Amino acid sequence: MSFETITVEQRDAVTLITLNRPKALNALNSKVLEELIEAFAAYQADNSQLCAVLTGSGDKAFAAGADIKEMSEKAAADFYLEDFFSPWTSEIVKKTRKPWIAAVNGFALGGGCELAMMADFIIASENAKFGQPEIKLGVAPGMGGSQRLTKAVGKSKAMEMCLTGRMMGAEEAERSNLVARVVPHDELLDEAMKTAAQIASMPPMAAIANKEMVNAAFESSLDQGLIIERRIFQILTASEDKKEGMAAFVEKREGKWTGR
Ligand code: CO8
Repeated sequence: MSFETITVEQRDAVTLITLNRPKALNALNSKVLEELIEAFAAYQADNSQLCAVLTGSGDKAFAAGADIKEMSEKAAADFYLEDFFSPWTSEIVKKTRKPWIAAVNGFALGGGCELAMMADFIIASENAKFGQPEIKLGVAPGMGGSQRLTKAVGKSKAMEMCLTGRMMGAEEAERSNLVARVVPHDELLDEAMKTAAQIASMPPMAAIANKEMVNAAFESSLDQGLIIERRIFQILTASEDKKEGMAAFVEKREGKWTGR
């Protein structure tokens, strides 16, 4: 596969996807969306790939938002008729059942912050800056920011960020539960790839199941979430990897996974 706006490489069982418009601070235009959908679909379909990392090229930005220059040309009818922003959720978030990490290396603003929050979790460099500055453009978040940011950091902070457009640094983002971990800037990719490799070494079906369960906590009541957890747990107990995982523990050896 060859792409114009992203790069994709496989390192053992980990797919590394890099947003590659550094001159535009990796702003997200229609081509980026089209190519990300293709890259995530390929990752999901490839049984040799068990975790993915999404990052930004250059030293400055993960993504500085949806492409303002592209959007400024569009009329309201275009946004509505194209159901603008909808495929980010329907094609990338919903269809990628395998785990993926956002490695945020700089600005993650507007759609960039929203894209990072679509990941299963975020690892940030010390230089990362998160924000929803859409209000300054006369608009508002459109790719999930008002919902995912609020669920991650709570109403007060999300409201303050959306209403003022201010940026949150990496340390505050970690303290506020927006990111799982902050690492030194020049170690970000190594750390993210190492974490992804660790996830890729787990029983693959159990990884998908764990992701599904944790996501259920955001999308259902506690009672419904507990039922989903129990049912998925029960299904996993019938897997070959459960048998192997438990046997390996008892026999004091590493498990060998079939993914079934
Ligand atoms: N879209 C398009 N181009 C961008 C974007 C963007 N979001 N962000 C930066 N760029 C471009 C700049 O235009 C500039 O290009 P050029 O060299 O051709 O002039 C290049 O990237 C470098 O940027 P700066 O010179 O501005 O770099 P600075 O270091 O001075 O500033 C900032 C960095 C603070 C990140 C600054 O670029 C900035 O504020 N960017 C915009 C951030 C933003 O507002 N993001 C939210 C976008 S909106 C969105 O994501 C949701 C949808 C909202 C709908 C809006 C309808 C109109």
